[in-house]
Amino acid sequence: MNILLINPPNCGRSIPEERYGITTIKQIFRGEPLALETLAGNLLEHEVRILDLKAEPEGLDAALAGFAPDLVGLTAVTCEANTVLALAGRIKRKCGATVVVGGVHASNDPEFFNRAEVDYIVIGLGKQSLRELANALEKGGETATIPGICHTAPGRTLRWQIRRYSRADLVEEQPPRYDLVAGYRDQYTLAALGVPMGFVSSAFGCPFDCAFCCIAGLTGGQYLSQSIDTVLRDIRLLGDVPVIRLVDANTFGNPDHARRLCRAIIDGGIQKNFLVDVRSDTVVRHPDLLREWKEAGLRSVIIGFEEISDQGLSSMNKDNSAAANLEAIEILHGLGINIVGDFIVSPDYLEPDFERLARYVADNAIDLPIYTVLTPLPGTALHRQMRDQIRIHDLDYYTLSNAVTPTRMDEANFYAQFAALYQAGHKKIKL
Ligand code: B12
Ligand code: SF4
Repeated sequence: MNILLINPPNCGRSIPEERYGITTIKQIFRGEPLALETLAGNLLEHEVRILDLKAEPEGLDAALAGFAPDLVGLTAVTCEANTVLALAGRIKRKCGATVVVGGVHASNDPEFFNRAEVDYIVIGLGKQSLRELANALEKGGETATIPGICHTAPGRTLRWQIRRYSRADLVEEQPPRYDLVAGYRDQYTLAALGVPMGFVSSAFGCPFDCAFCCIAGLTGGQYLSQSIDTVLRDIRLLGDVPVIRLVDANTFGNPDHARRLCRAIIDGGIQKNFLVDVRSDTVVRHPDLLREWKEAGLRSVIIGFEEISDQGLSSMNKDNSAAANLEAIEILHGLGINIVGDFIVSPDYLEPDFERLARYVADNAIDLPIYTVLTPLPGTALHRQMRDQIRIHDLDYYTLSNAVTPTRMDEANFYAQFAALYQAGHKKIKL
């Protein structure tokens, strides 16, 4: 079969821009579509291509005409869901291919894609299930019995067999098809440094259960590490790309494994800069691990601080403390590792809250603060808690930089303060 895997274009809408002319919050995101490269790696029996509409926004018609796909796979985060539905409709009209949707939004809110434009929804890790689906479709076999795959049935409730994810779903012996995006590679740069950046997975899922987070939906709550050899192989496959982002939700979720990986990187003579996601309590419990990783090339860590008070952290079920956040910052500064800090701004914020957060970021010299607005993403515990407060249901606005529930202060002022946070925090960023 000819299989075309599509990364949707940069999308999402911005209330601060549309209502108040604030253009400094909306951002353009680019990076390689590792999910699609990963899926392609296991579609051994088929001809596969990747179309990255973030890198080539006008590429759809030519790709459909030139390749005549039998099967099209689309990936989407929540703010891309409407765009992906529209793309699915266009693809159906143009070439009638079977359309499969997977990824973060499909896994957390599959009902959204229960529409005539979509034939199948893949829930959670898809490397093995997509292969099983493609092979069954080609042979005219049964698809209803493949766990994690759901045939759409518009107007009726979806039914599918739950897939119990395990390391078998990682199919580690088949590497990601980095070669399929070679034509886009020069666009995958780390904007702050202007250097090429490549993505590698070392683990999937997360053992924690923060109320706002949608990661558990991808693995059924499991934390699955890839073997050291797999990670090293994938880093090497990226050739001379100097910066590697380990795109895992929680890279050091298994500290022993992280330590072995670090030593293997050093022993293997791999000379790269690394960016990884780590929890502050892991830094506090294992400062030596961070020290070793610094030696292996760790340049920056992305930490979800989320909130600056214990009360705020526990309301999110973060299972962490404000003291651990401060201690981690001190340790990382001491080691000379840059800190990308994620902070969640509640729609309940008043001016003093904005001031407190700005002061915290400045006082603690967070190298690159990233602010998001607390967003009840479909499928999360937060969504179940806040369902009745949601005023904006159009998923185009679920970019994490819009308040989809009412703001306590006047909305114009809320976004002015939000924009000011960014301005203050981004005067001299380091990454
Ligand atoms: C890398 C990354 C990006 C890259 C994506 C590169 C690309 N595709 O173009 C860039 C930088 C572009 C990006 C952008 C954004 N991102 Co982002 N990103 C990530 C990150 C860190 C890793 C994703 C990844 O590559 N994982 C590795 C792959 C192999 O795993 P995977 O994606 O889960 O794919 C597996 C399954 O999901 C499934 N699958 C996935 N797609 C498909 C498709 C088919 C057909 C099938 C069958 C299966 C399938 O199979 C795959 C293999 O098992 C995740 C966090 C995380 N750790 O997951 C956030 C994350 C996905 N991003 C997120 C967000 C919010 C965004 C942004 C809105 C910006 C922001 N505010 O952070 C923008 C959206 C873009 C836009 N404006 O249009 C959220 C999504 C939340 C949600 N429900 O929407 C996440 C979860 C982080 C978070 N804050 O919680 N992101
Ligand atoms: S926010 Fe981070 S620590 Fe919490 S569940 Fe998500 S990935 Fe895990």
